[in-house]
Amino acid sequence: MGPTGVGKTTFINRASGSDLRVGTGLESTTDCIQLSQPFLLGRFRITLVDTPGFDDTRKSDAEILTMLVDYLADDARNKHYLSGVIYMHRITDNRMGGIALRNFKMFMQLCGKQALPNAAIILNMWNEVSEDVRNARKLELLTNEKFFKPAIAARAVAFEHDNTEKSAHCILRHLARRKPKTLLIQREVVREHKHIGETAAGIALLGDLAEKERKHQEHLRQMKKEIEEAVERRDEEERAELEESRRQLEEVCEKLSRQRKSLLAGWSTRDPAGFWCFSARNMVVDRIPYQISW
Ligand SMILES: Nc1nc2c(ncn2[C@@H]2O[C@H](COP(=O)(O)OP(=O)(O)OP(=O)(O)O)[C@@H](O)[C@H]2O)c(=O)[nH]1
Ligand SMILES: [Mg+2]
Repeated sequence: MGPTGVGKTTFINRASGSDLRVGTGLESTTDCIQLSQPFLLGRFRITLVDTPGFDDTRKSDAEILTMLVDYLADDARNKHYLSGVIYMHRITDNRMGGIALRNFKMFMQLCGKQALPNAAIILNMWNEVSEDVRNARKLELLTNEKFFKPAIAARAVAFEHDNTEKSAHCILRHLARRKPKTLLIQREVVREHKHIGETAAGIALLGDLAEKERKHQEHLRQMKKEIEEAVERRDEEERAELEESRRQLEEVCEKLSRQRKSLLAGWSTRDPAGFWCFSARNMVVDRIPYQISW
């Protein structure tokens, strides 16, 4: 897992000898879950699972989460569990920006603390930056509470990866030796029969969507005022421009609202008191803090 363009598919191809499509342009490439060809690594037969990142340019986060949950739940129902989960981060990034933070937060919520000893954090593109810079970034990433420290504290292991088969196999050997574990999302959906909107990952995503919607709504209110002022001034050009921006922002809000509804669909109608449960949940979701918490 990891944001779009960090090199997930490239890693899988390098490790397994597969030929999955790697991105060359700016758009996200992998937009569905795909498997590598199985391959042998010592006594282990390995299949790698490639996933799209959250903040994909073509699929919404709700669609991505639903896809991941469906796949992982099916696996758990068939008693297939993962030996390892990998989160990939580019050491070339000079900021741990919003997209990376969101992806990592979703990774943590999908895995749950119990599965983190089976997690690897790959610092990709290790050879693309100078030694001083990459070591300083690594230290900050692994020791900052806002970044990877909580995962490391829960016994996830960080690896440097230089795009060679050797380093890919070294990481996979470490994971293949682990006893397969149930991820939190599998436990929630399969054993506890939770709806996607009730899972830790679902709640985290609903919180993000609510926060985005709230910001856009605030912006829309501001725009409405500006439009009224432009009308008073009889500034037709300014009014038309603002109306167009408002229309675009309303579309974005509509999409966010559709994502939230898709995550909550089925849940609110499951019991007769569903509507009340739905409303109360929305209020709770709105207050979910951004930090990863256990
Ligand atoms: N220099 C360098 N480039 C890399 C490395 N890994 C991936 N790339 C390049 O980064 C770009 C994106 O790689 P992908 O493997 O498609 O990334 P992805 O994470 O699968 O992206 P999505 O499928 O969009 O989520 C491609 O142009 C790769 O050639 C690496 O280790 N070093
Ligand atoms: Mg890919």
